[in-house]
Amino acid sequence: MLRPQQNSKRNLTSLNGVWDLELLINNDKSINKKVAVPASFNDLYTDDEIRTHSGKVLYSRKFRISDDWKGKNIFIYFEAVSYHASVYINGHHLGEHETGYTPFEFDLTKHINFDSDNFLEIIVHHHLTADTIPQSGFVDKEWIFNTHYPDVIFDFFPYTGIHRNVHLYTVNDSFLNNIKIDTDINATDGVVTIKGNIIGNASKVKISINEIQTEVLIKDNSFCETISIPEAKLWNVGEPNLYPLKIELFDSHGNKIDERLERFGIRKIEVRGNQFLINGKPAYFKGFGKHEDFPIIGKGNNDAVNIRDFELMKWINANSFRTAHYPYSEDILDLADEYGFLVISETPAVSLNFKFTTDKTLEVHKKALGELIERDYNHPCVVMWSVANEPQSQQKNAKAYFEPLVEQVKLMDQSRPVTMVSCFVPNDESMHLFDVCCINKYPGWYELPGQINAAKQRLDSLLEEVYQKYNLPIIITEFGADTYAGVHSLPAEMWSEEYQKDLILELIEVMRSKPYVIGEHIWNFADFRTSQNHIRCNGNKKGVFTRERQPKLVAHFLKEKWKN
Ligand code: BDP
Repeated sequence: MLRPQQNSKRNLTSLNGVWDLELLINNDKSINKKVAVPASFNDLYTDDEIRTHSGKVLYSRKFRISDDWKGKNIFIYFEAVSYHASVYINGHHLGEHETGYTPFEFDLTKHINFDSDNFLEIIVHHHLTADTIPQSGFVDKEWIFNTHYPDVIFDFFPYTGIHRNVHLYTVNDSFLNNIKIDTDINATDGVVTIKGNIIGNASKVKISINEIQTEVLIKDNSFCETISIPEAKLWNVGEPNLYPLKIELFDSHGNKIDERLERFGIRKIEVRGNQFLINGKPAYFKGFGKHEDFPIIGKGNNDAVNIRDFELMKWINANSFRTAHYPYSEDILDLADEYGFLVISETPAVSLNFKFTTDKTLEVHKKALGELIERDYNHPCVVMWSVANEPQSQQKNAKAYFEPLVEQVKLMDQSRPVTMVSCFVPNDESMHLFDVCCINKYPGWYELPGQINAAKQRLDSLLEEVYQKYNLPIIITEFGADTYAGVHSLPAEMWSEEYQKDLILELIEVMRSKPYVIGEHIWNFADFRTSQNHIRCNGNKKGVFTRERQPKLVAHFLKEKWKN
């Protein structure tokens, strides 16, 4: 499956816009609303029972198709629907998709009307259980986060809806189905290997990278070609050199039947000893754990918000972020490629609890991981896969659970390291499986509240212990303090802008004193909406920026600290 695009052999149209929404509250009260796509529906209305609704909802709309599309195969492509989607066209059930952050598509060709309306319906269900990724819907008495409204076991609002673009597109009977681009470096040459497969019948592809052109015969519906680019301009942080790639597909009569325009960056990643090397040079991660979250639209993809976020990350001199706690939109990865940011790309497996996981949980997790790698493989910005955030990895069965997932990553992608983000080190049972140790710790906040000096000592000894135990390079993927913008205090006290600034800057000093620490990611880039509970005031306030994307005090100091 390839992300839809308009080109000389494909048509593309958007189904974004205003749709109809129907909700069934308590199985009897039906509510009908207008709804925006893409967006979460939760914050569009004024009613709590709609905002916190977690049953099924029905999205629907009509659309017409141009006669120009007659004779083509017509597909519908959803970039993401959260959590479960069941799709119908003109009353025919097309299929289903589970997990909320990766794309899926269906062939509509047989069911489409040309001279009348087409009626599209999606039943969207956000019901999380022990078997879903992420999990929710159970109570572990030993766990502190048991009292959320709506009730979830993770710290962000369970937004629901058609969160990303919906496209209709056409292809001919034979078409390019998948393309994988691998890059390597040989002295000053860039070495690019392009693999692909096709559906239908075709005889050759023509591959063009700027003025370099080559033709490759198709065998067993697939092709593979390696091309050297002399004096290659490499892709790296802040040096987002991208090459255009054109692949044209021809039938046995020499007619062009499909085309694909891609771009790629030449770069090589290695984890060697304590170091994370990009193109042979050590990289240090400065940046954030983020969220897809914004007022009114919730988790809906929005180009303007995405660009503002990248401009802020550039302004503050960050070089990287983690897609906490799920795969982000394809538009965000395109921007990261173009701005030259390093991305740690994460599956939606947040807060796994192995007391409740089942075979089905692992199966859904594997599928979500596979879909993520498949989707993001060709993005140079993605430098590492994260299989999970803060699982209960102090539990004995964590290792057995993660083994097949790490194996799956290694099978699908030999070019990138794999990590898991743990809050249980040094008691983590599974960290030995991974290439990089990612740690979330909150000294000075959840532990040792208000005590910055003691927090520094705690972090120092923890880092030493963790490094001794796992012997892996370490990224601190979360640390920070909730901070209500506008609250000030001298001496610095929790929740004030001064406390956030002092704590973050002091903890960074500790991290930088350890040669094996290869990154500092603050939690969070911006404030974000959570479920309601007694430790959150209008959501999580650990943002360096407010939810509206304005800087708190610490931002100005980080900008200085992250220069160079
Ligand atoms: C970590 C989680 C993150 C939370 C954060 C916090 O990974 O999702 O938002 O703590 O408590 O445990 O702010």
